[in-house]
Amino acid sequence: MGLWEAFLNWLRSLFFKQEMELSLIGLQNAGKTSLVNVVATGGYSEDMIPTVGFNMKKVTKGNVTIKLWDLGGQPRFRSMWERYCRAVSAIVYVVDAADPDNLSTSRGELHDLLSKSSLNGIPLLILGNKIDKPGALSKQALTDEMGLKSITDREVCCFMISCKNSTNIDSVIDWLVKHSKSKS
Ligand SMILES: Nc1nc2c(ncn2[C@@H]2O[C@H](COP(=O)(O)OP(=O)(O)OP(=O)(O)O)[C@@H](O)[C@H]2O)c(=O)[nH]1
Ligand SMILES: [Mg+2]
Repeated sequence: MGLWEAFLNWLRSLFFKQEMELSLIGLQNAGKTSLVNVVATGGYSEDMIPTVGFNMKKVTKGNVTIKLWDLGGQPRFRSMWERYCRAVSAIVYVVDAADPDNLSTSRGELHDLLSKSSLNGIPLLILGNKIDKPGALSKQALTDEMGLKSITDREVCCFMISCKNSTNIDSVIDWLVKHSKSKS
C-alpha cells in the first residue's frame, strides 16, 4: 500500500463507520449468550436462560458496529443455523472446552454446517470456552478434536477463552473488527 493510499484509508476510517454481521453458533450450554454479554457489557452470570430461537444484539466497538445473531443451540434450533449464517461476514462457533462428552456432537454439527454450499468461504472463528474449568482442553487438543485441520476452503482461526474470567475476549474483538467491512 502506498503512503497516499494509507493516508486515505486512515482518513476514511475517521469518518466512515464500519459494520459487520455475524452469527454465534454452537451446542446448548457452550456459552454463546454469555459471550454476547461479556462483549457487550462485560457482565457474566452463572444463571443463564437457554436461548429460545435467537436473539439479535448490536454492539459498537470503536467505529465498528457489530450485529450479532445469537442462536439457540438445542437440537430443535440447529436446523435454522444455516439460514442465519448466509449473509454474515464471519461465523463464530463456540465449544465448551471442558465438556468432553459433547465434543463429537459439536464436531459433527460444525462440519455439517460448513458443508452447506450457501456458506462457502465464510471465515470461521472457533472459540474454546470455559478454560477456567479444570480439565479444559488445550488449544491443540481442541483443534484435533474438532477436526479443524481438515477445513481448507476458508479462513479458520481458533482462540481459547473464558467468558467467566474475560480471558482472551480482547483477541476475539480484535479478530472481529479486522473482519468488518466499510459501510457502503
Ligand atoms: N465456568 C464457566 N462457565 C461458563 C462460561 N461461559 C458460560 N458459562 C456457563 O455456561 C452456562 C451456559 O451459558 P449460555 O451462555 O447460556 O450458553 P448458550 O451457548 O447461550 O446456550 P443456548 O442458548 O442454550 O444455546 C451458564 O451457566 C454460564 O454461566 C465460562 O467461561 N466459564
Ligand atoms: Mg444462548
